Amino acid sequence: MSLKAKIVFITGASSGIGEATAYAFASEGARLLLAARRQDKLSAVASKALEAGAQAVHAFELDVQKQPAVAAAIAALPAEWSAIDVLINNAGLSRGLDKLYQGHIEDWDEMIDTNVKGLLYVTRAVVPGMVERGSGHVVNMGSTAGELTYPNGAVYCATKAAEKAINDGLRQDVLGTPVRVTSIDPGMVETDFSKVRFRGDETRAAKVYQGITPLSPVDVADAIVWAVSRPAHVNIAHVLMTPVGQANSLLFHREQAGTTGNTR
Ligand code: 8X3
Repeated sequence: MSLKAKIVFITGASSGIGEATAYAFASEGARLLLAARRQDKLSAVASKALEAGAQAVHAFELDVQKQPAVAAAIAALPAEWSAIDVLINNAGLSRGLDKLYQGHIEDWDEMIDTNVKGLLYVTRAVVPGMVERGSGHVVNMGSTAGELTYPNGAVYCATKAAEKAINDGLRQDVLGTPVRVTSIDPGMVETDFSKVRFRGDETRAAKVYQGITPLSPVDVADAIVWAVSRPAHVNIAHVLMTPVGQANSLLFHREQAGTTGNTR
């Protein structure tokens, strides 16, 4: 299916997987609706996306945690941007790596509010239009963490398990319409994910990927574009993808150390 001139709405588009996905759709000639909290970074991504071949870009500041703002932003889209063809529910984050009984409540709230409630708010605002127009594709960002819980990550893993349930539930609820629903579930991807998790502690973040060649954001963007560009009658339900050095969320092999285990 050609992506030329399709309206692709990406949340969390200012960096990481969202940014790489913007460029991937740009090079297919799509029209991009880009949203993120950080307006300055988003503007830079918007310019690069135009250079990469996007037919047009409309970027706006959005915090998916704020339901009234999400509903208002979608309702206020200029008419030429309102018929969203593809929604990429990418905004998400992890905070902390702690035993559940020692976890920080504000970390839990931020992860649940963004990864679960934010995804729901955006979906609720966008999908009715897709159903009405009889066309659309929702891509949700899942994770190996949603398949299998790892130690000290219960709440992050719970948000991704929720994403899996929402992805599968939405696909059942749009059955009978042409709307497609896909979850892309990567393992370790080298983005700011771990820096955000450890609140800017770069040394700690670097340890996560030591001795492993992680997926790149481009690898994940490739999978998203692949899923979205299948023929209209094909629905890709899930894409579970890891680096070769990672078997699942519990087991990875670190080259230099020659160890296999689950220490993040
Ligand atoms: C990210 C995967 O294993 O780094 O969703 O938590 S992991």
